Amino acid sequence: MNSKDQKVLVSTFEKEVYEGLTAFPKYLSSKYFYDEVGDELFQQIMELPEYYLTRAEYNIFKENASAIIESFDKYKKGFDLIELGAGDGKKTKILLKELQKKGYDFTYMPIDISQNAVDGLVKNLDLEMPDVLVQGQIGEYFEVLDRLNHISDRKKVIMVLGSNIGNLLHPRAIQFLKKLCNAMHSDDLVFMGFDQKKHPQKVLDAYNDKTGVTAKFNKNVLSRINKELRGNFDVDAFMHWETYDPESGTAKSYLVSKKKQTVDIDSLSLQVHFEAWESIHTEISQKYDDDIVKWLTEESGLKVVNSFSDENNDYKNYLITK
Ligand code: AVI
Repeated sequence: MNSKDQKVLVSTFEKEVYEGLTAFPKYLSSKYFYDEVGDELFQQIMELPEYYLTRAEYNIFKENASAIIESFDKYKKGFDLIELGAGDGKKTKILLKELQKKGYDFTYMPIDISQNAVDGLVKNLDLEMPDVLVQGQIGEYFEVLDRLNHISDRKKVIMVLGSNIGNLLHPRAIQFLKKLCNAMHSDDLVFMGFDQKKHPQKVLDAYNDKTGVTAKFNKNVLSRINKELRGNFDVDAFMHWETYDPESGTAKSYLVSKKKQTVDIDSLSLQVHFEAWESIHTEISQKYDDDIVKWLTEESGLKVVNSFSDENNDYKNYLITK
C-alpha cells in the first residue's frame, strides 16, 4: 500500500495486523486470539493435563482461602472485590464462599470488555450464590477503575488471576502495574497470579499440548484475519512453534510458514509474502520468580507483602500494596 492509495484503517485490529505483518520480523498480538472460537479453545486449554497453571491457582485458592481472606481483615466492614477479567468464576467462587462464611461485607465486581462474559458470570453467581452482591462492570479495566474511584471511596481488593500479566513484556507489565498503582488508594490491595520458572520441559509442554488445542488457539488469529479482514490464509500451511528461554523465563509462541507463499488480506489491500520457514511471533507467556516480581512491583511504586504458592511451587499468588 503506498501513500496514494492508502486506505483508512479504522479498527485497532486492522491497524495492528497491518503493522505486524509488514514488520520484520513479523508479529501479531495474542490479544487477537480471543473471539468466540478463541474463548472456547482457551476454555479447553485450561482443562488440558499439560496446562498446569489453572489447576495450580485453583489449588492455591482451595488450600489457602482462609489465610488469603485474613489478609483482607481490616476491610471486613466493607470493600469492593474487583476482578480484572471475568472468567468462569471457578477460582473466585472459593474466595466468595469463604468471605460469606466469615461475615465480610463486600461487593464482587468482575470487570470485562465482553458484555457476554460479564452477563454469563453474573447470571451464574445469581443462581449459585444468590446472597453475594455482584455488580458486573463492562469496559476497559482502567476506565472502569477510574469510574469506580469517582463514585465510591470504599476500600478495594483488585484481583488479576491466571498469570494474565505474563502475556506482557516487562516494560508493558510495568506500565500495567503503574496504572494499577495510580488507581489504588493507600490501603487498597492487589492479589495477582504469576506463573513461576520451573523445569523448562514442563513449560514447553503446557504450550505445546499433544492434542493440538494450543496450536489451534494460536492459529485462530489467522482465522480471524480471514473472517474479519477478508484474508485467505491457509492455516494448515503454518505450524505452531513454542520456545522457552530458562534464563529470561520467556515462553514464546510462533506461527511458522511451512512454504514460500503469498497471502492476500483484502480489507487492508495488503499482500503478505512469506519465505519458507519464516515466522510470525504471536505470544509471550512470561515465567517469574520472587526477585522478578519484587523488581516489577518496585519499578511500579508497589510492594509485595505476602505470597501463596501451590505444593510444587509452580505458581504463586502475591498480595501487593502501594
Ligand atoms: C491468558 N494467558 C495467561 C495464557 C498463557 O498461559 O499465556 C494464554 C495461553 N496461551 C497459550 N496457552 C494459554
